[in-house]
Amino acid sequence: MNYHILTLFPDMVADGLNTSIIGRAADKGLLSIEAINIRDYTKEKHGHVDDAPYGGGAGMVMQALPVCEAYEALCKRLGKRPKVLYMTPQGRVFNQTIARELAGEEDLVFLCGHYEGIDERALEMIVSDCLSIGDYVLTGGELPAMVMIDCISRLIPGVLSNDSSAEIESFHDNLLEYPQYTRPEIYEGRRVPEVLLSGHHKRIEQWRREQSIRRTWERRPDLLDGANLTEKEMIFLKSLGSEAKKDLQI
Ligand code: 9D3
Repeated sequence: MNYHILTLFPDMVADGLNTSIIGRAADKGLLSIEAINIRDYTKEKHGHVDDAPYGGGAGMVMQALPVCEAYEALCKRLGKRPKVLYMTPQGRVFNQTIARELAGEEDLVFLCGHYEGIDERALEMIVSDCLSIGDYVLTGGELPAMVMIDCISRLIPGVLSNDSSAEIESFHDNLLEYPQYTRPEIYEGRRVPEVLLSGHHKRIEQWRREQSIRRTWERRPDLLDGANLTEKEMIFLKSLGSEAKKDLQI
């Protein structure tokens, strides 16, 4: 996978991604990260990349020319026109399904906006998809691009250790993970749940599965719609509902 990030803050993206697991994957040649400075493609003598909005209003708009020129120069160099993902709060909200789709691409371009956005004509000309990372306001698209790159990269074979790779499937279940414990057996008077010390694999597996279902019901009930529960587990889920009603004395 080759990532190309079009941004006015190339250092932010390069520094952020060249450390940690993603940096190591880049060293191993499993992926490459290139931050392209949009400012390098301005044709103005003072290096301006933005101007006041037509029609008036606050702030500055990033001009079409340097954005388009940066992309066209990249396309020329690659000999193809890779997908451009525009980071914008107006986009579809990024999720694991979108990450899986994008992981299949050979090259991806992330376009990061700042100021009051980018001239609409540049967007019409080069953007394939608009993506957001959720309903809260940031100062630019760099962090969203880094979030998505982190998420997509761990799906690329070899990026994670074999051990953690097995976990990739676990989100499929649409259940949250069960709680984990390690030594000591008693910490500040708090014991590790007895069943985990029993060595009784069948009972441990059942307890963990119930904890997952309970947690999902408590914290992310929206996920339960897509969960694959057995008949027995459905009964357990319903018992959680009655348990809560008893607590509330309904
Ligand atoms: C309040 C009107 N806007 C400012 C002109 C909207 C606005 C546009 C761009 C607010 C913030 C930003 C900067 N954010 C992003 O570029 C961004 C973002 C985000 O803020 N939240 C979640 N996902 C994303 S993806 C890109």
